[in-house]
Amino acid sequence: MTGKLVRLYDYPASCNCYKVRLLLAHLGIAYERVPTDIFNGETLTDEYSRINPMRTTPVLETEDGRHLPESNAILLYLAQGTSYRPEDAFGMAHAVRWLIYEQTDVIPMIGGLRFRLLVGRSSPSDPDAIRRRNGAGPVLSLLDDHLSQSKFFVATRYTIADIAIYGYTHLAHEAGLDMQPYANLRSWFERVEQQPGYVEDVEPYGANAGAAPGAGQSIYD
Ligand SMILES: N[C@@H](CCC(=O)N[C@@H](CS)C(=O)NCC(=O)O)C(=O)O
Repeated sequence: MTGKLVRLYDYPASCNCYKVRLLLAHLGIAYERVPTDIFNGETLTDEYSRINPMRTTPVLETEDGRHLPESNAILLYLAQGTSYRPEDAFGMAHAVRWLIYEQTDVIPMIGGLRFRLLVGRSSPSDPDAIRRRNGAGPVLSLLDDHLSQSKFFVATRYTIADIAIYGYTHLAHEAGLDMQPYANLRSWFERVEQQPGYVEDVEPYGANAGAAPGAGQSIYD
């Protein structure tokens, strides 16, 4: 033991960062938050590129100073040896399946739409917003159908698969998506929110004026 805390390079409005904060809270792990203003050039420095050449948040810094980017890789790492990670190979493979689906489908269609609309980078009638909204329906339906058979995403237990999917879906309404048809998802939100240590500390993008188009410096500009 080094006596040092793990550190999280973290942007408070990012649900990718929130997913990690949520697992840290469930696990009761004390950590140091390193606020990283992604819209004010703080990920564009040489120093940040040494931490994460992809220039994204979150990044976890372990007690011994190693860096791990990618929210779902961080979930896998932190959940090792805990009930949040399935112990059997088949359950684990299914958890990874959902971690991949979250990145390839949930984030572009729901997270990407929410971000662009909330910060004014897109309006609801833009072709890109329409494409994402049209894509979000099948994603929400697939998730809702899965939850008609199962209380949680993998087996019968709350795991990192749930944490990853919850990150952006619980705020899908902020992307203008009507969640009324998705009763299974809405019940699952409640089950997630009952888990020990649950927190919801996603800050509004509005707290960061640099998120607006042309107002700051980020990988989106
Ligand atoms: N696949 C990555 C995506 C991370 C990502 O896109 N993070 C955004 C915030 S949600 C970011 O830090 N962007 C950096 C920038 O805009 O400069 C993960 O899951 O960690």
